[in-house]
Amino acid sequence: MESSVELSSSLPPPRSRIFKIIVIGDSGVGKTCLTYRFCAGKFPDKTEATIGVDFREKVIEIDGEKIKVQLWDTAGQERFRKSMVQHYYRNVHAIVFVYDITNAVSFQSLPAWIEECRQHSLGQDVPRILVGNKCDLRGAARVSTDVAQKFADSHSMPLFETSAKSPGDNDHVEAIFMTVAHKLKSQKPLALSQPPSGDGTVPLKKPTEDRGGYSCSC
Ligand SMILES: Nc1nc2c(ncn2[C@@H]2O[C@H](COP(=O)(O)OP(=O)(O)OP(=O)(O)O)[C@@H](O)[C@H]2O)c(=O)[nH]1
Ligand SMILES: [Mg+2]
Repeated sequence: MESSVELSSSLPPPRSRIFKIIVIGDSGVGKTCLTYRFCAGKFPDKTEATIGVDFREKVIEIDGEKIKVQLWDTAGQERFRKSMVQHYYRNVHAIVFVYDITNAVSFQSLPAWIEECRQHSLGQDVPRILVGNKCDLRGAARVSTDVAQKFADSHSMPLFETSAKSPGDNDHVEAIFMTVAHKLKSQKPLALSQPPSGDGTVPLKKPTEDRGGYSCSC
């Protein structure tokens, strides 16, 4: 008869949760830079327009549980999206809408991105956040925080203004994605499909602002 020690050592390792988060918005708003900042901890030297979708992953730890955050960095350009679109929206746990605070058109496009999600059956139950990127660009015409906040409120999502570029906002980008992961963890159990990995683990930082979002000081 096998001992209990032998039995337990032959069991597969416990599996960790994966959170699939899609990042969408117009071309050039900084989706690739934001996801790279979160996963690699720095601003990329250079980026090219994303074709189809890129994946970035990071293992985080919340309340002692290792969770794989899988960011789907989607193409903003229509011609690079066409064939892939239906794959983005499968089994999505959360949505990050991004606009460029110095580009009003990218803000005006948000209803179309929201509509695309609706058409792909992503209901209001899927957590979503709004991110205004490129806060470091001072002096440029910018989408007002008040207008953006009203839009976010009307769609029941928190607004975050940040910069993927400014080193001072490094934690800020991390905090945004950690906030999403924290929200997902507090929901019902999700997909379990991969063994835990020991790399890329970061501790949870709790949001500190009272509106459920953040604004940068620039
Ligand atoms: N100043 C500043 N520039 C940024 C920031 N984030 C991205 N950029 C720049 O904006 C340009 C576009 O960034 P990407 O991250 O490639 O944009 P994208 O949204 O992924 O674009 P697509 O892949 O075409 O959809 C690049 O030149 C970046 O260097 C930021 O926070 N501040
Ligand atoms: Mg990109």
